[in-house]
Amino acid sequence: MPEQSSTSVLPGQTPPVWSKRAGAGIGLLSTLVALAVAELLSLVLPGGPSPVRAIADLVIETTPAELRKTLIDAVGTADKPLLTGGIIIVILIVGAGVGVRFRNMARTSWPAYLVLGLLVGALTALGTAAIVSGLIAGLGGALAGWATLAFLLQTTAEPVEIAPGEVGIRVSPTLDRRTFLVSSGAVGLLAVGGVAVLSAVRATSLRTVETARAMLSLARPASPAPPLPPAAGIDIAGMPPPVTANEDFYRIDTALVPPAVDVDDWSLTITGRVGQPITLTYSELRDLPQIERYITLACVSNPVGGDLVGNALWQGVPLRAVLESAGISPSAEQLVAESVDGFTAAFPINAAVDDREAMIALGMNGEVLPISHGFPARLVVPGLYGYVSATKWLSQIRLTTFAEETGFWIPRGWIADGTIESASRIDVPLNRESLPAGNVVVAGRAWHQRVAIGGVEVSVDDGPWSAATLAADMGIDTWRLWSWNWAATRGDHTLRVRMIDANGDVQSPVVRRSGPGPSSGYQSVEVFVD
Ligand SMILES: Nc1nc2c(c(=O)[nH]1)N[C@H]1C(S)=C(S)[C@@H](COP(=O)(O)O)O[C@H]1N2
Ligand SMILES: [Mo]
Repeated sequence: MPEQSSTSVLPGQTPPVWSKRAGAGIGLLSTLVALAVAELLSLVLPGGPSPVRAIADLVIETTPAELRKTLIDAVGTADKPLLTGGIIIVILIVGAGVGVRFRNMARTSWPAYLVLGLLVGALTALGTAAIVSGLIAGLGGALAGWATLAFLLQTTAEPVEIAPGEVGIRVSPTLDRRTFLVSSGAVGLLAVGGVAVLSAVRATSLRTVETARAMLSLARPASPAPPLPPAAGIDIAGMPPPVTANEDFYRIDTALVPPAVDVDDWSLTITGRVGQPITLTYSELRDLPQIERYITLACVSNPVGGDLVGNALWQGVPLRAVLESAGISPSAEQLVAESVDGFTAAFPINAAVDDREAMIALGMNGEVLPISHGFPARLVVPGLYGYVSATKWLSQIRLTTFAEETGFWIPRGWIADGTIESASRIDVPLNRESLPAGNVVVAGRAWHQRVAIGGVEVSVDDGPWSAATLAADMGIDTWRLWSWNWAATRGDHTLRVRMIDANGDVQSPVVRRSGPGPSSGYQSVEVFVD
């Protein structure tokens, strides 16, 4: 009989040592370590997408609205903790399964961890800008999980003589019982403790910033906004106010959790094609002369009739003044504004220095800039969509050429020219609303920042266009509210709106979804009159 030696033993062929229970337990523990490491990495990586939270957001987003409503009705405010808990439990169960499957060949379990790590990383990256961070967190966690499993379940194979002249293989745990138990306990405690400390840190840092923010106040603007005309609003039910409250202002960004910026550590650097780079602290910035303006901000991905638009009273330091103090080099073509979490927006330098008064905003509607809208500072550039201009949590401004750099969304398929186009919408009545016949007020908003509104027109059932009444003008960089009195007759009707800007140009009727540029076409609202 040929002699067998220990070197001929392949890992997958070693005789079993570990029970299913041990495999499940250690698999679960290793996955707990993987999760803790992934969460820890996400805390220190740019963008900081917490994997569990990112997956929870994804589940929320992809759950049909009806089902979501039913579930929330059933569990109330416990929905988030239940969901997060559920996700963790599912991941741990999968991990226990990996432990059972690979218990007697733990070192070869790496492909399973690789797949899990990639999956968690991809889910984390999905829908966020932090693609690289998400993947690093997922894979880093997977590596830690695999190493834990391989370490705790390691085995030693040695040749033993089972009969005279006959050599067999004896496989036994490498760690003695005591080391194994102590290591498992320590690893488990570290993982659970780490996650607990981590979530406390996360919650505390946002609370700390909120407290610090609450202690700040806005400087008195050197150039206040003209008073809001009393007739800027339209006082009917369902019509939004002319100035959007901070709580109601749309929020769009790539951050799952808004960056918590400590103002004492924060500064803004102006660099690139400038005479002399400069760095401003929060208080230095706050001490510069400020302006206050009503400006309507809009998102390029707003669908026709969508709500990704808001009008606020912004206060801040004129961008031109800050750039001029650094000295604008004649070769500068573009301004790139980067945030603390690595987002960038870029636009032609002209828009930063011309008479539109682009600003580094520190205040919103008389309040210190809210965290979710960019505290401590953001850009607000009238006439440009947010994705090319309105960097929140601002950290650096670079003057560049167009060839040197592009903003975050440009390589992702959006056009570099983010000039806001004409848009109009109907707020009242709602689509598919039932109305009594007779006098019905149709009302909404229209905007074309930098150009202003010349008129708004409404058409019923593709009939002739009738002029709506415009509410008072708040300036060329804000939306304008409008209303139209309709003598509604019985039956189903379609209302359509379009605007004509101050140049006399009619809003484009071409139906187009947003991406790579803004959406276009006229919003139509279907109503049932009886
Ligand atoms: N740091 C950062 N700033 C950002 C973004 C972002 O993803 N990250 N998104 C931009 C986009 S696409 C828009 S439309 C506006 C939205 O500003 P708001 O959330 O205050 O309404 O912010 C811009 N500034
Ligand atoms: Mo946007």
